[in-house]
Amino acid sequence: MMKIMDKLRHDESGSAITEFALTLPIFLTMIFGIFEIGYYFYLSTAIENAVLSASRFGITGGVLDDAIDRETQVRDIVLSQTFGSLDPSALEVETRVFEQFSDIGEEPEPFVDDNGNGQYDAGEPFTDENGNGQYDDNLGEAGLGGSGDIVLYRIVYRGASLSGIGDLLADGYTITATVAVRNEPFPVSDEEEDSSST
Ligand SMILES: [Ca+2]
Ligand SMILES: [Ca+2]
Repeated sequence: MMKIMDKLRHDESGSAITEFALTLPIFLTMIFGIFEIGYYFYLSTAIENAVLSASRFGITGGVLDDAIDRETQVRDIVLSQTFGSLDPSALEVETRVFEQFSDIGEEPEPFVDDNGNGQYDAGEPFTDENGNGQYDDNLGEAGLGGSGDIVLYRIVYRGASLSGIGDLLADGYTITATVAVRNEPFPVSDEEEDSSST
């Protein structure tokens, strides 16, 4: 009996295969996980840098290419600063103009939509969250603003994960990056001059 036990104890070839079969999925999950986390941080950092580059372009009021409007140029900067790693169809670039930094809010003040048109109208009850006595939608106006305006740049990227495994678990990545800047005092652009003179 002792001899059999000894033999079993020393025969480790089978147990090594079993251990390998059991640990392989864990090992692969870890490897994929490390790649996915690395990719996520790479994308996050690239998108953070891209929104900064885009805002630096926007601040000057400059134009890189007369044939392309500035909104498209901002988007192109984001895509080029992320080195082609973003799926353009999954990228949202939003720019909104505010009068003051303190006007920037995440959500519109809550209101009761009495007439059911989906937006606030004068006279409808609202919660004055910032206590300024008036309704604020906190969303600013779309655009890149004029000289001296406050502009909020917001990027939302809903991309696929590197291996596809992340998509099964979490529907891919959602990465957001925002930056608010004040435009430099710049002369009115040709585009605005054209539109005002015609
Ligand atoms: Ca309404
Ligand atoms: Ca208010």
